[in-house]
Amino acid sequence: MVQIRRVGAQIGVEVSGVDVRKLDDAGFAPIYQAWLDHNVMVVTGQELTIPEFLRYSDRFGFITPHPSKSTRHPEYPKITMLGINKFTPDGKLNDSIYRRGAEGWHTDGAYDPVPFKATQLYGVAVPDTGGDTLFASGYAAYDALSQRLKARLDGVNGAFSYGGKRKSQALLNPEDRDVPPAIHPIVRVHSETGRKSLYYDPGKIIEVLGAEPAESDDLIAELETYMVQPDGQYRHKWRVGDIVIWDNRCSYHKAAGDYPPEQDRIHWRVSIQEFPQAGRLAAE
Ligand SMILES: O=C(O)CCC(=O)C(=O)O
Ligand SMILES: [Fe+2]
Repeated sequence: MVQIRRVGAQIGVEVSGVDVRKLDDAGFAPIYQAWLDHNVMVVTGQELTIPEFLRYSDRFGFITPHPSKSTRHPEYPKITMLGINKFTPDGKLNDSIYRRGAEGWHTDGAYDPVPFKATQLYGVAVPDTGGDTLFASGYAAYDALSQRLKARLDGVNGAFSYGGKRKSQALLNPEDRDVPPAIHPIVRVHSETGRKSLYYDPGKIIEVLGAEPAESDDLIAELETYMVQPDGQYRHKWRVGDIVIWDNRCSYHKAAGDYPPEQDRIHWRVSIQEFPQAGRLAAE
């Protein structure tokens, strides 16, 4: 029996009692709707091969290879491997692998002209302690903005780049660095739910367009304080076989990055677009 239960006040839903390999369209419809309603969805207890994970992920949109070529699976470029090659050949911990996604709250792909619709992870190996993923709702962040900020941001765009102001591009090949920033409305109207969210990423935004540099910097700093609202959070503690998908149009996330480095924490990961050919790397 499929069970769908909410696991957080405004964000987070868990689906159990289902084998995603066997879902037909009628079985998938309530699961997709639960994801739209709750932003982050956990499906527990799956035993998948990579092709099975890709087939299930295809139901949510168009899978696009991630721009970080060095972390793609050698045979399945649509799969990004998280937590593989964590140690350099001389035994040093490679922080850009170990702490990937742990630098701070972010959305995925804000550097693309059309940001990812969703990111989906499958838990392959889970450490004994730590290694959670944290989520926060962009709807809750928007709702919490003051009337002044809502009015100021109405119709305003932001410029976003992969490395942001810090230009951290360690996981990119040289040819993929320094592409022009992508421009997105900061108040984003969700294409399926119609709800407004704060589309924001402190590590990727470089400028609020149309604002003087000082005001732009002030707005960037101020918006960061709204990202995580008390009842707009969900923290996922991983079990092997969990699938977690987040709606990247209306949420933020980060990896806790706190697990014992000598233990394995491995995920298969896909980036999912809303339309075919949407990402800047879609031509590959
Ligand atoms: O490893 C995690 O928990 C999440 C990493 C991340 O930010 C991502 O996969 O986009
Ligand atoms: Fe991420």
